[in-house]
Amino acid sequence: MRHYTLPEDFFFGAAMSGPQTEGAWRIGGKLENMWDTWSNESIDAFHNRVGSYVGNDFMARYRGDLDIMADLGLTSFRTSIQWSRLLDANGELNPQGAAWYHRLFAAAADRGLEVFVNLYHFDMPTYLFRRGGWESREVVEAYARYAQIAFREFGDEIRTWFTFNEPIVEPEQRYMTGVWYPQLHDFSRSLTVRYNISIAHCLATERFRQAQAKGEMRDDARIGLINCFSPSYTKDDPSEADLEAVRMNDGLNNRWWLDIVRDGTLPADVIETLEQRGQRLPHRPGDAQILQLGPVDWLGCNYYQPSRVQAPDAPTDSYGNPRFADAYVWPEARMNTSRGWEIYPKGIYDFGMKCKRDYPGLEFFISENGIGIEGEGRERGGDGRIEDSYRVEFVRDHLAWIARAIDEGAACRGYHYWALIDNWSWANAFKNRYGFIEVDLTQGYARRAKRSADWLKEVVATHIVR
Ligand code: BGP
Repeated sequence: MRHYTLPEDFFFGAAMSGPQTEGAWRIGGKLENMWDTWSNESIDAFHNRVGSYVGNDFMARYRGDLDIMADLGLTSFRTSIQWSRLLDANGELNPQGAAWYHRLFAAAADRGLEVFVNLYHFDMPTYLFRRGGWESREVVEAYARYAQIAFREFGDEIRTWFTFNEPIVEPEQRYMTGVWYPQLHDFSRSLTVRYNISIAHCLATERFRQAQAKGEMRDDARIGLINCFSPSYTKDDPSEADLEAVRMNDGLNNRWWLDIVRDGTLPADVIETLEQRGQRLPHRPGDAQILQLGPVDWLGCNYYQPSRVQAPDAPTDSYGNPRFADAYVWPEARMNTSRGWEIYPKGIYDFGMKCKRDYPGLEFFISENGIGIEGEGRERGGDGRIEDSYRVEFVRDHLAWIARAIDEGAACRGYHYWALIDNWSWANAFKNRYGFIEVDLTQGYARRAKRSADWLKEVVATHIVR
């Protein structure tokens, strides 16, 4: 079988987030976030009625988990600071929350692991949600202050920062598709949320630059944004309307964020189409200048599946929202049937080539990629370890396409697998297992390496993918 070699300075690591792992939801002065509140109010919304409270018990087990990462040869991992843990209800530093993150970062440094810090992973503090959440510009300002406090507190420990993970997800899942609390179907409100998150990203980036100028950050500090950049594809023989659907899908999911982080602008053609459909952005005077603050030092690309679309079969949905694209199932699609997501490793190459062509100079890394399997664990070896050859195949195929993109000039610098250790995943809780390391819920969250971990260790050591 052909094998691929990744560059020597290509880095391997893993991604996770605070709310999905830490647990200790009421310990150390932590406030409730929306996941805790929704768990309290509607536990039936969560798979097997498992709410946010314990995560994967990381706060209790972090030393052992960091040992696992170091033993695999990883050199970095990403997690998120929880806004609801770092600040109190007055927006001031919560010393106990800060102490936890200092402890974590020091323990990682002791093991030669660089921590990439993300500031927001779908986890709005509840009291701010009650004040309007991302629909409120006051909350946007509160986020910028939170970012400023985090930069000041950890600026000399952390090199690599991100303002947001997947900023398209909350407007979609909370305000449009009705999947997450408050389960709305309102395009116009989702557009406000999307726009305000964009402004929040720009203001946090400005605070970062100010902290840099004041000497509060490490000299090599860098700021970025992470999004799920899924290339948009349509039918093999598309109509004009199908191509239009691709333009809007790509415009809203990809170009919107790429334009902000590269040029400090929003894509004019997307705004024009939105306006033609009666959808206006909640612009305020001075916002064009704020958007100009958006460019970052580099980018994280989460890639799980391609986005396949076709012309919508009606201009509006049953709630009266405008429709720009419908999902399209490619007849040749290979599916991860348990998660319902298409497996299309070439998409990662196409994203790299798009960046090279349309956004030259923008460096990125793959900030999440992984395969979640429902009901994993039925197949085990004699030693009790989960046999997960499909995980090896999935990661190998994606890494091979990354290697090819790099060979052809894509500026991809590294790879973080989601998630090294099984974790709690929002309303899906522990339904889809992603880890190279199993978390056994029947044994008090005990960790056990799956068979694929042996393969990962070898790839990380050799940079050879086979
Ligand atoms: C990404 C999120 C992660 C994680 C992952 C898997 O979009 O950034 O937080 O949840 O998806 O999601 P799921 O468990 O629903 O398959």
